[in-house]
Amino acid sequence: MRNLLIAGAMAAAFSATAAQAAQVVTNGDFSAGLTDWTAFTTANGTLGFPPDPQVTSFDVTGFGASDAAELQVGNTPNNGGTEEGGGLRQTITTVAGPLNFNADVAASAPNLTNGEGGVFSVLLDGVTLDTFTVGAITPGTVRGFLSFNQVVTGGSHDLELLATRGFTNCCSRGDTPFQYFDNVSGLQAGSSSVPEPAAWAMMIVGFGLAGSVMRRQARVGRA
Ligand SMILES: [Ca+2]
Repeated sequence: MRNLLIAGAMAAAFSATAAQAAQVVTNGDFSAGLTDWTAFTTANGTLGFPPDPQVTSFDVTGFGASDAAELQVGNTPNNGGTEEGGGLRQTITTVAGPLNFNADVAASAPNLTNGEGGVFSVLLDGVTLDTFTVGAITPGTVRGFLSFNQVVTGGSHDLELLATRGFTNCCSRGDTPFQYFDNVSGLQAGSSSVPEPAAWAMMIVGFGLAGSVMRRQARVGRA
């Protein structure tokens, strides 16, 4: 019984390390600008006038401003196309197993005149796995998120963040909503060799538990 308790406490300590999640998206918080991201457009699409796409400080979550990727799709006609859009992509490397994806998105319209916010999507290897439709917005900001849980094969995959919006030939640039992405995350159960602080905390608790079991047994032994 005593050995079982100690083994259990030690297992809890080590499993904290083994359960450490691996992040497969790089620069998902855009703190390094657009590093590791490649801009793309849909057929007939644009990402807005330069400097868009760009990284700028914006409150995507509603909990404070942070570096975020900014697009302004549907502002300029390109080749007379009816759909205006595009986004950012990166190649991620996964292990076989579940992939938990999350990203915060927002559309912000300074004015009413061209206030269709657009449609946000996340695609993996060209397959749309989640969509957030903003719809018509009044002056201000509409916030949402994209997420999916998908079992993936091990290897390289194409991750695309896409924003589309019908071109509306009505307005100046300032009347058209901007689209934002932030906190892009792809987590897999991993076996990181370097525990993060939370994992260290669990290990300390686990080893402390092992120690208290051993101390209790020592007292019982003395009694
Ligand atoms: Ca950020």
